[in-house]
Amino acid sequence: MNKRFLSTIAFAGAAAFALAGCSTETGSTGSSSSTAEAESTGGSDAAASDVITVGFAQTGAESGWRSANTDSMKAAFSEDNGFELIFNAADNDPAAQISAVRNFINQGVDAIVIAPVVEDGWDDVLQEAADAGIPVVLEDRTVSASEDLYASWVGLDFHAEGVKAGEWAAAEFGDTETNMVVLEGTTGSAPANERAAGFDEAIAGTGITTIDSQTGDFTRDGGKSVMEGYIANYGLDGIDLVYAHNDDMGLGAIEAIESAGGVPGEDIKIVTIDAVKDGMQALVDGKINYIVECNPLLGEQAAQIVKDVLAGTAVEKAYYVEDQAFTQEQAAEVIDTRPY
Ligand code: GZL
Repeated sequence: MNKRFLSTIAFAGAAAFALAGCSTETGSTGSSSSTAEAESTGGSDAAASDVITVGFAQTGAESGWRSANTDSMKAAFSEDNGFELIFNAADNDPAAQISAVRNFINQGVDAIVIAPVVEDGWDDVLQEAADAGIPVVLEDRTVSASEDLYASWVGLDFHAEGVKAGEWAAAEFGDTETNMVVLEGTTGSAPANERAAGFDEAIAGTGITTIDSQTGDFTRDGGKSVMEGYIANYGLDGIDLVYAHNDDMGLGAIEAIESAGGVPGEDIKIVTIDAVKDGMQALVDGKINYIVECNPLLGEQAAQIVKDVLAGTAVEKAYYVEDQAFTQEQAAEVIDTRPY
């Protein structure tokens, strides 16, 4: 497994060399402190010189988006594509995720891919990977650590997603006095931070007031319980708009509103981000009013970046995947043909 190509991109000045031979092992990783799912797939008895062993540290399985992203990554980092994938999902636990990355380093994988739960706390373990000559590629979320510590990133423009959602809200409510509650994503995560900032920029100067903003951790249950608290505090009549940082929390808010006797999408408007199947169905059903897409299908690009980095081919530091947005009418036109 110990094939070492030191990319001239991420580890300048290092010699690039291949250690002959590597046996493909199917093992699993997982830190003792984590109940994280860990599994390994990949070639056994394959021509070792051709197999790239990749450790993938996924956030967890917190949302429909995450499931679609994991499916995309596993499909791309497949044995047929020349990979042995060692997969770890960290249950949305930043410490468990860092521990999983340390396990990958100790296993001597050829490359590491990370979808970082939160932005901060990555400097040390990324330096350890660099010192071990193991390139790191980020997919989906970003980190606050120096970009010298990872080879590349592929994902979405979370700030632009927040702006799109906010522009819809500004057009919908304008100068009308509007009480908004926010269901934030995972505290400290790049999408939560940037979707909030983009939305707030877009509604500046409108009649929209944020009366409360709490994290639902990107989960449906989290969105439901926070929304139940909002309804208890402000009453259905005291809330005009819900901005949920992802569909799953918006779907939880729908459950809470209906349980309280309200009509989501009418009494209380809802705008969310992701555009996964369940969210798009709620949009078609009129329970969500607008959704900004966040494309989870990042696997193919991430796999190509890993191959390029290991081959010493120049790569960009950032690759942005395009997003779109949907009204109820637009969702009805596309829902049956979308891949996730
Ligand atoms: C965004 C991704 C977010 C999704 C959530 O790229 O990191 O995490 O919006 C997911 O659904 O949990």
